[in-house]
Amino acid sequence: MTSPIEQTLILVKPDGVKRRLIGEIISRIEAKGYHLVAVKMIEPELSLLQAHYREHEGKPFYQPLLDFMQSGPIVAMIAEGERVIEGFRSIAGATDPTVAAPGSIRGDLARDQGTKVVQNLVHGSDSVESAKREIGIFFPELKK
Ligand code: IDP
Ligand code: MG
Repeated sequence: MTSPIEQTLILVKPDGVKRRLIGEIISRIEAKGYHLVAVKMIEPELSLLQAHYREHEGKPFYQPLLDFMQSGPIVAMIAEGERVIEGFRSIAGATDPTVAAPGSIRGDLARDQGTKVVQNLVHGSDSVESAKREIGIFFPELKK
């Protein structure tokens, strides 16, 4: 079976930056064997985050999520490799860090902080379509 080379959007969320975990997270992505093809630290505009998280509009954690994502700088990255979308979500672990598998980024390094939005260190695109959309939102300068 041959797998196509994919790209995925990865974010180190503000909790990861504040906790000095950028290096640890990048190390795990690289150790797994994926290539980073773009990396930048940004403080995203509200409109960018609204576009990125539009699928969650109306959910109880939507506004807390936007506030949290604007609470400090984030690191946006594009990682590349065969099945990287699925592979990064596997090394990131489940959304809820309390039960994310030990060995995963969220399972090893995050926990419930009692906040309205789950603070879980990283974002990773969940499909080829979302990856394309999200890379376009965070890296408009790379549009071909
Ligand atoms: P994912 O990041 O694992 O793909 P999504 O369901 O896409 O999870 O949710 C986006 C983000 O919103 C999560 O990473 C987390 O920070 C937050 N979130 C998701 N579900 C909940 C919830 O039920 N309560 C509080 N925060 C949530
Ligand atoms: Mg998601």
